[in-house]
Amino acid sequence: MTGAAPIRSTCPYCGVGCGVLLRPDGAGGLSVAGDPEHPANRGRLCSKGTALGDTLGTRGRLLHPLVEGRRATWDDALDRVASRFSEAVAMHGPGSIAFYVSGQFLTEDYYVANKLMKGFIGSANIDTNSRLCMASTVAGHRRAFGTDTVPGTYDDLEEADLVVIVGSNLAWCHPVLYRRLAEARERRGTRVVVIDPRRTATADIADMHLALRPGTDVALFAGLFAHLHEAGAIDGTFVLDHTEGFDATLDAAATARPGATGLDPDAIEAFYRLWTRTERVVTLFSQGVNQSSRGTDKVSAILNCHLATGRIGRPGSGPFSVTGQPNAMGGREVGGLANTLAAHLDLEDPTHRAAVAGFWDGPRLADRQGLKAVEMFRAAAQGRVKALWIACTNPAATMPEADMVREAIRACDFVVVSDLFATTDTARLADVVLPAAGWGEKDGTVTNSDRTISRQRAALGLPGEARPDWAAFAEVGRRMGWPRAFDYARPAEIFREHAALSGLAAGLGRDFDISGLAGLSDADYDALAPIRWPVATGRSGGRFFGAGGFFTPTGRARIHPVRQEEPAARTSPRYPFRLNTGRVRDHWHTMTRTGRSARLSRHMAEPFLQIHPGDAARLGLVPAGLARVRSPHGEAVLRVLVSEAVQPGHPFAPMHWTDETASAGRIDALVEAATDPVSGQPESKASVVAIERFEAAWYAFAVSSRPVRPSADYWALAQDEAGVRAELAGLVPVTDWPRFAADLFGTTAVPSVFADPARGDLRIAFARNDRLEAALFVAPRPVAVSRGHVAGLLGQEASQVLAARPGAGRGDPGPTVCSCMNVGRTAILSACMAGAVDVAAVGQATGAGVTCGSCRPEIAALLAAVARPEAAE
Ligand SMILES: Nc1nc2c(c(=O)[nH]1)N[C@H]1C(S)=C(S)[C@@H](COP(=O)(O)OP(=O)(O)OC[C@H]3O[C@@H](n4cnc5c(=O)[nH]c(N)nc54)[C@H](O)[C@@H]3O)O[C@H]1N2
Ligand SMILES: Nc1nc2c(c(=O)[nH]1)N[C@H]1C(S)=C(S)[C@@H](COP(=O)(O)OP(=O)(O)OC[C@H]3O[C@@H](n4cnc5c(=O)[nH]c(N)nc54)[C@H](O)[C@@H]3O)O[C@H]1N2
Ligand code: SF4
Ligand SMILES: [Mo]
Repeated sequence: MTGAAPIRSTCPYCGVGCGVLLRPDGAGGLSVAGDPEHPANRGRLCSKGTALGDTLGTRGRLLHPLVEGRRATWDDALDRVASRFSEAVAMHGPGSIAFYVSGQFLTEDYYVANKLMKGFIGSANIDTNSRLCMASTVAGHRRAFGTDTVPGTYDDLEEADLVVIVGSNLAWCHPVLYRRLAEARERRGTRVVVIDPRRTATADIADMHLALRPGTDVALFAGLFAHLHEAGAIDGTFVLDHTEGFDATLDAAATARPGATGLDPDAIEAFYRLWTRTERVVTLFSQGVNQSSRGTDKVSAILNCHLATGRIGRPGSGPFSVTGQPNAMGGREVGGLANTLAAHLDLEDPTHRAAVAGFWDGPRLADRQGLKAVEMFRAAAQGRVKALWIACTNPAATMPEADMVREAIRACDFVVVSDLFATTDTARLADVVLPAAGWGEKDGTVTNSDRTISRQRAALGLPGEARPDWAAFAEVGRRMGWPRAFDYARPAEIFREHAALSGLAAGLGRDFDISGLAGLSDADYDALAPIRWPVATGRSGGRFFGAGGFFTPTGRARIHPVRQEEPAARTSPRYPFRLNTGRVRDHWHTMTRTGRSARLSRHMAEPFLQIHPGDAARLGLVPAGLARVRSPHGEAVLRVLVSEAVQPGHPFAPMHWTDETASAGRIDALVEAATDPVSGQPESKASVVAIERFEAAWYAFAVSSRPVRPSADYWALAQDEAGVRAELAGLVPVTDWPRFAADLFGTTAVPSVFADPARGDLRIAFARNDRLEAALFVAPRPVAVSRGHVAGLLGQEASQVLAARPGAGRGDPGPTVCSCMNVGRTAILSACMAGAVDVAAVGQATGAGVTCGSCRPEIAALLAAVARPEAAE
């Protein structure tokens, strides 16, 4: 670590947008600490932010362009891209090409890609992974407010008396915000209600957990609307002065059946009473709301209750959509969706179009909506999209009906992928792969969930020939014939243009206005401190709508009638289960970055199916066994995690595994591409599936200091400090295990083999100079060795591995709970049993939970389990 002042930047993961302090180590790495001055986190970081340093380096990175799998110069690659796109436009029209981009773009990347497609190519065929993420909120906001405006700020969570968390696992997905809420609750006794069919770590601080039937949020909130009216809690003045649609909505609400939620009527009543009598209430929501075939209506159902009570835009009250990706908000600001225009302007509005066309001065501005994500890949599959550029996202793994998407990418005439790695499920299918600069190397701005714009700054040089995404899009724009419009030399120039355009939009009555930043010099931009929009003369950073002022033509908010509908896919005797999907604490999406960190890979090392004990028993699934899950669209094989946290019939599986990390872990292969009719957002959380035992003849666990080449019916890989770990299983017995092991590890060394015929167990080790290089443990049942212990033996004396009982005398630390300090479940349980009474005491005894705090909910759960010993397993 050098003594120089740290570089201030922003975490590249979730939408909390924590500030970080970076110190280059001089060897291509960085140390990362929380920025005490950033308003989002005030110095805190979660496990993922803390481990950012582990994910850097050139290992596995794509360092030069690839054309048809071969190294190419940027010049050749970009010529190829520009000419193939231009040819497609000339022959088939602008609608024949498309961009699929990402909420992990910086605002500057996004602005340039959007300008190129909508303002110059003249099509709105640019959509983004935000379609899978925030589209329903965008649609709900625009329906109610006239613009996509987040009314409140993070401070509201600390100033509220009641926080209702709907379809959000805040503890794992927005951990720093969760901690701010948990701390406020300790200080001032905030009441917390969690509404989620699944019991998650978030529910640990809840006064009430409402485990509703999936997809029934509309019934619950429409019922609340009716209850607010009956209880006399409507703010008549606010409704009269600032809204429309109240009566029709009340009529619709009168027919609501909150019983559809399957919740105990007393619990519903208690929730309604609490909401009704608490003035300062924040309703925070995320993917349990958005990723639904009725996502926009779910959003409306929530907004309606806030609008009817005037509980919006005031300290401690309002609806609050937490954004997933670091720049989901920036993408919405530049208008990066196929149905939006720049600066929160409307694609359908001729005045707006004329203003943007004049500002950009391009040849043709898109005049109608483009293809939304699901439609875009369908069009590619059908040959209607001839050329496609995918940047900063991995749709072959994360789009619903992922097998279809993979085929669509294969079928498309010309596909460009910009990524850090050429090995992703998507990049492997591309004609041209462009090496992108990643976090820590690139420079620009992002906007977090509460409208705070922060700088991401470069702290490392560009590796190899990697370039920032904005530069690649600008260069293609120049080569397609618009040298002046895309003549950017640095992000500051793009940002100024974006800020100036927002001023124009504000003049047309829009919310998004950062015209106050349009005159930043390059130096001002470099030094820009976090700032919440709007930033303009006479307008700055606070809340919206406390005194009305909506952006609809009448200035009134639209309270919108909604009715409960079932999820799109119907269960049947063939597909009797409804599959919920989502995230785990320590991984980010397709793990291209978090998967490189050993400590982040320890918490959950395999794709899994969380299933209720009753369902498991009926299907004959055993804990730590394997399950085959099928849907009408695809198949997966997952480790069984039996748990009462999920309801019977409603198992859960994480979205993180890909063909890079598992044999059949791509969960989106199972997910049906049913979309919300208003937002086009897919229903990622309610597909129908069948589940059966995966009849493994054998199970195995392997560690290796070098990459492995798994070929088995089931496998999953995870990074470890000293190499890789692999879980394996097969349907047919293996006759020659030493041969199998040699193939797996790619070695010709002589193995040491130890068999225990009585138990049917086998251990095979490969060593060099008596230092362990690789080891394989085989058993006819799930292998019971301490993974951490065995992995720790890599590079150690080989003889130990063949000891009678692996790890004997060392103690099994159990699954990692605290990744920062590497503390396992066993150590935490012993601390609890030795008398630690609370999370702080466990921290003192073991070191767990004292750094980032992401694992505090799990420690609390273990404490509770020790208090109720029957729940400890
Ligand atoms: N660790 C980690 N954090 C992340 C990410 C990550 O990959 N890893 N990704 C980021 C991104 S892009 C996003 S979008 C956010 C997502 O953040 P979240 O939305 O909090 O995460 P999910 O796990 O997708 O889903 C949230 C919850 O919705 C519940 N749910 C499912 N169906 C329903 C329903 O019908 N009604 C209700 N009320 N709830 C339901 C699920 O059980 C789940 O617990 O996380 C961000 N943060
Ligand atoms: N079943 C199911 N599916 C889901 C969801 C779910 O809850 N359930 N959630 C959905 C949601 S909310 C989201 S946001 C999506 C996320 O899905 P994706 O966006 O597809 O997932 P990521 O792994 O984040 O993909 C980002 C890619 O960009 C690369 N990358 C990183 N930094 C850069 C950069 O600076 N430039 C470029 N060019 N590339 C870069 C990474 O290596 C990686 O390959 O998944 C969606 N899919
Ligand atoms: S909460 Fe964690 S992942 Fe999200 S921005 Fe902060 S440090 Fe990054
Ligand atoms: Mo997301």
